[in-house]
Amino acid sequence: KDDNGLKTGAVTKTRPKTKRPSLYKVLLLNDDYTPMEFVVYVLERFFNKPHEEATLIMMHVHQKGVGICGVYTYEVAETKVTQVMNFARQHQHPLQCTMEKE
Ligand code: TYC
Repeated sequence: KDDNGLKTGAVTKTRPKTKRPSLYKVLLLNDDYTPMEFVVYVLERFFNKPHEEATLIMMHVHQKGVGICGVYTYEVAETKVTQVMNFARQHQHPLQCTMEKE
């Protein structure tokens, strides 16, 4: 296909080089004080997990020390971390949420 109009007659076609965005894991860390039900609620409210899956993730974090809440692009992951940290602070729980590049 000639997208050059009336020029040299050279025909080129550029293929848009799309780059997929880097993904980031959002992690919850265990602690001794945050109530289990609060963690389950956080997973439901901020990570859209059904109650049963939220409970499994919470128990995983409780037993292993850390667990994945979800995988997102940078800005979405950053927003989730901020929301969880603010919500935990409002309720005076020491729950920690972080992100790391996948
Ligand atoms: N370990 C906490 C308790 O026994 C529960 C808990 C689970 C806390 C997961 C934080 O990310 C967490 N109450």
